[in-house]
Amino acid sequence: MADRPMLERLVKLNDVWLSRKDVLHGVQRYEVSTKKIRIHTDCGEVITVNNSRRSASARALRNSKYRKVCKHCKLSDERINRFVAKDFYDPGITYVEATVKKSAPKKVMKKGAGSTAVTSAGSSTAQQTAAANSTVQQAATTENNAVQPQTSASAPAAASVSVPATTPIQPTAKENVTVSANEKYSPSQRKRLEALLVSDEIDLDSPDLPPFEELEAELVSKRKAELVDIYENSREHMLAKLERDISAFLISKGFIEIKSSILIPEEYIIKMGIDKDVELSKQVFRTDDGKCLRPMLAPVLYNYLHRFGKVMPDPLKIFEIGPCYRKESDGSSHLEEFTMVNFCQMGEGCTRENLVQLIDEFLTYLGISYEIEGDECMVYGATVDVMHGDLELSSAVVGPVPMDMDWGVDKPWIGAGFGLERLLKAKYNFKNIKRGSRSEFYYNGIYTNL
Ligand code: ATP
Ligand code: 9VF
Ligand code: MG
Repeated sequence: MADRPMLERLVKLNDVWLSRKDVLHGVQRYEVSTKKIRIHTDCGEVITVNNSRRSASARALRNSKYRKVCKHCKLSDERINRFVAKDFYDPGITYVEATVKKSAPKKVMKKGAGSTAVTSAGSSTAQQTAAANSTVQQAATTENNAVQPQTSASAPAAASVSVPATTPIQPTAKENVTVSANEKYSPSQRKRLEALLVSDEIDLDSPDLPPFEELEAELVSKRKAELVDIYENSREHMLAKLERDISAFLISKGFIEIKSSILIPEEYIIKMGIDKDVELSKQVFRTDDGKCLRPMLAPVLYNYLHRFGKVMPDPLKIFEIGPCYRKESDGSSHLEEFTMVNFCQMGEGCTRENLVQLIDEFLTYLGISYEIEGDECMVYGATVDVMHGDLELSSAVVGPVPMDMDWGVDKPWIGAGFGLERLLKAKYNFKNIKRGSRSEFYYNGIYTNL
């Protein structure tokens, strides 16, 4: 596309750099990666920005306006004049002045004498906000979490995060019109704040909130402190820690731990009674070699019941914890990549009473409250559903079921499958399940783009 030149091209042809404060610098050298350009100015500053023709830096360079020339760069008049005269424009390119959509609101905060510094800090905040908007996605739009760390050392330390409610709002003359609380922050600012809130420490609809820049800065520094605290103390990821805790619990209860393949034969899905036209079948991620990413642990556990049933004493108790995959559309309680624990017992003692007792001990150990409900599912028929409010933590089953025949299982059994991220969501009261999932955006519930 014959469009505006990449920032790199502008820098190369023109040999100068304009700082955010519109100070003109000489370019000593620069490096480019696939997305970024790093400029080394003659005065020794190093600036890394997006190598984009649409960036603010590129626009500034095209406009050829500067406020002052850097004293330390010792720019020659010739270099300055060439910049002003726009000599770097390449006649071979048609420059299209397309309207650039603003992705973040321009900062207007100016406080007394320090106005330049505030403006500059403000614009870096705006950039962060824009970056956040592109990455937060669904999670941030729906979140406003209340985290109640309990026993775990790696729990997000956010229960007591407080922001002074008394921070005065200083409206500028223009802003003096009373705005409703909802309009205090723009939608993108709100998204950014929601992402930064781990708990319901602040009600974003409350009327007495500080300006965006102030609240954002405060939250960013709290979240940084919490991450550093994790780094200095526990260093444990909450999902991995939960897996370890659950393994330890089940092993102590006499269950043997299994680790099987995440890629399984597609036939196992059919063998579980999930026909092609059934909803769950449509949720399966298939690969082109007749395999699929397991949507559940049950098929391989069935095979283990059959094989270990011939080897181990009765009752046989087994469990597996690991990633499962389902194509999902519903956001705040469903992940496409989640972690399941499925424990089951075969032989002696496989009663509903024992199943409920085991589930009670399990959830008491994890510190999660629950209610038991009866439900129906297409795979097993009647299930014992374990709920935390409206959130299904587990479907549990009292066998035998007719499908057992297909798997060579001929003894009674009980079993339950729990989603680990749902357990974290329940325990820490996350608004969105993503907070506790495998993610680059959240670490132990804390937003990582700080
Ligand atoms: P739902 O009805 O909530 O979609 P499900 O009944 O399809 O769940 P099961 O097949 O019973 O789920 O799986 C056992 C457990 O695995 C669920 O109770 C839940 O804790 C967890 N789980 C299932 N699907 C997901 C998912 N997409 N994301 C996170 N956890 C899940
Ligand atoms: C209950 C949840 C198939 C006899 C080895 C054990 C169970 C678990 C239901 C899971 C599923 N069933 N996602 O069976 O423990 O399979 O739908 Si077994
Ligand atoms: Mg279920």
